[in-house]
Amino acid sequence: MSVNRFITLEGGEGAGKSTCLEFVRDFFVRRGLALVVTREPGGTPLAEEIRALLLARRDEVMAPDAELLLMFAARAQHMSQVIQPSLARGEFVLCDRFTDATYAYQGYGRHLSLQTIAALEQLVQGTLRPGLTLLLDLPVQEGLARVEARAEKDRFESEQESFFERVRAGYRARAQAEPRRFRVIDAGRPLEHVQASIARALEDWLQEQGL
Ligand code: Z5A
Repeated sequence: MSVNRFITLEGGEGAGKSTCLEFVRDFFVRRGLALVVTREPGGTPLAEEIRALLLARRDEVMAPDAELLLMFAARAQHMSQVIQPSLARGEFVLCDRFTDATYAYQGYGRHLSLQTIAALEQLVQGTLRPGLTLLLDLPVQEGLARVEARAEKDRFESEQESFFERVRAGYRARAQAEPRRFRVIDAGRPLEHVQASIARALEDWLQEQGL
């Protein structure tokens, strides 16, 4: 069976995704494995423009359905320009957030229909799903305390704590439903412990893939 080299990194506010992304990149470089690092929303010039629309704070309230469709519009572009071509070349793809974020933020956070999200997922991705998802999990209050000092909050970072509680519950529900794909990392520990768990998860997964 061919290996699914598509890896995603997920987590709520302050979970440490950006910090750990570099660690994962180094992990692959050290092993001489070709890896493309990208992010959502974004990852191509057009998708980054959509990202800017999504994150900007504005007077006009963005309708939740508009937010959902913009996420998938950006994803369609990213899929066709970056993710699919890289996987087709046999490279690993590490994506900072992907469709689990849509389930967590738009589905659980904004209360949009999970069936609608699944239909859009099917439309935009076909059968492509991540082979491995690292979920950095920590209590919402701890995460919010970490990012409190950020200069300017974007549209998502300005949400209420209850929104982030639903997002966390959404991520955990998805991890529970798909234990083979997800590795849940306790992100509330000191960084070196978090990164040691990530390294172990990656080593185990590569071994499972016969790599
Ligand atoms: N979004 C969506 O709604 N639907 C979707 O489908 C997708 C996305 C794809 C932008 O994403 C927004 O898009 C996101 C969800 C939405 N909104 N939110 N919120 P993003 O990924 O670009 O945004 P982000 O969540 O703000 O990512 P980030 O910058 O990577 O944040 P982070 O996880 O908080 O990472 P960090 O900057 O590495 O860590 C935060 C701080 O904690 C920093 O000061 C670190 O030094 C510190 N840190 C990290 N690890 C530790 C440990 N272990 N101990 C102590 N301190 C630590």
